[in-house]
Amino acid sequence: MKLDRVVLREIRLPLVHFFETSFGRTYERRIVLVEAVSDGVSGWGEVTCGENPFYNEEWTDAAWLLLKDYIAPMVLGQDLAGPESVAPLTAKIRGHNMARGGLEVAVWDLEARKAGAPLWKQIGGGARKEIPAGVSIGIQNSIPELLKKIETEVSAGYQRIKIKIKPGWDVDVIREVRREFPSIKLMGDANSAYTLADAGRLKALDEFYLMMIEQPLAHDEIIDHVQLQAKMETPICLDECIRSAHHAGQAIRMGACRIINIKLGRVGGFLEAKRVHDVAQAANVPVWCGGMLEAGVGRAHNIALSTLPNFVLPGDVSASRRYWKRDIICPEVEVSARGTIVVGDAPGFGFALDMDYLRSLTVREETLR
Ligand code: OSB
Ligand code: MG
Repeated sequence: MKLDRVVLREIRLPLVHFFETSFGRTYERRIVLVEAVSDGVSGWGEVTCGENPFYNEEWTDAAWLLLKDYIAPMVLGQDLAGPESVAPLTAKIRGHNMARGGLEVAVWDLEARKAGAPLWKQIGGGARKEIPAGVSIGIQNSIPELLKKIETEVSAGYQRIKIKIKPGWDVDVIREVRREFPSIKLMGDANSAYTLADAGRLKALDEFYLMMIEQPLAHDEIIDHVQLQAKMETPICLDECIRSAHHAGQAIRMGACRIINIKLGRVGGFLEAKRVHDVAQAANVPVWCGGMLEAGVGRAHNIALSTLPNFVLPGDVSASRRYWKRDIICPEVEVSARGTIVVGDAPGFGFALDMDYLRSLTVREETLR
């Protein structure tokens, strides 16, 4: 297969509620969508980076340039044996896995659509027909507001609650949450807001029997997590640190984490995400699917990924309406009263794109050949 063209589109999509992490607040997403076209069939990808280089080094404007000047030119015109051929073609680029992954996942979707098969089948998934759903709740203006949000999500059926934490919004907050909700599956995500000097404060969280604490220490620091995990009972889950299967293998072997959050973009697409999954599975380390406030395309890809066998923990993949007044896909992603997302059988990523709506959201578009 050869790509005839790649179309980049940037859309703007306001969040229904701001999302705050230890590195800042987001009110509106700026999302790059990647359309890969071959023989008149289109596959779609979503670049999952943020608007600023604060989660990792990537951001919307950089991803656009990377795709236009490097990633698309490296793949266009090449004979592709299949979607597995895409990541190696762009492997020379250091970092920028989310930009690289934007095109990679589009080619997986393209191949699935050409085969008339659902994406989950194309990637070798299908271990479950419903994926367990959890929510990620950002830092709020007050504890009562947080408790109200948790109540809403628990009532909706979500199977686990993740709250964002940072120094000053951690032990006291989690104590209050535990007082109100003693039996929910609960976890905290620090997005690298602490250092080993905070080990005492983090250790104090053991009292609250969290499912896990996600990425407490630096985004690029696996070894400090080894020391922290040795001190804490609460399992550490790594997010930012794990950019490849190689990192996953090292982190597991050294005891830096007991759980891994897999994000398609962070590892550069389905090929590497599958490898991370396999490395973790072989070591009996459970994984779950992380989220990056995706619009419908990215959300649908995450659902497909979550059907691989070792995605045994509820992820951050939740209903479209938690993020958007109106999503770009039809139907929107919905969550059952059991707190699951039912996996469909439609070809490709499994949803229709609302092209008129998409066009109305588009602020720039460029076709690369
Ligand atoms: O660390 O998982 C994270 C959102 C933006 C950047 C990083 C993270 C997150 C989330 C939200 O936790 C997950 C989601 O609901 O999409
Ligand atoms: Mg995280």
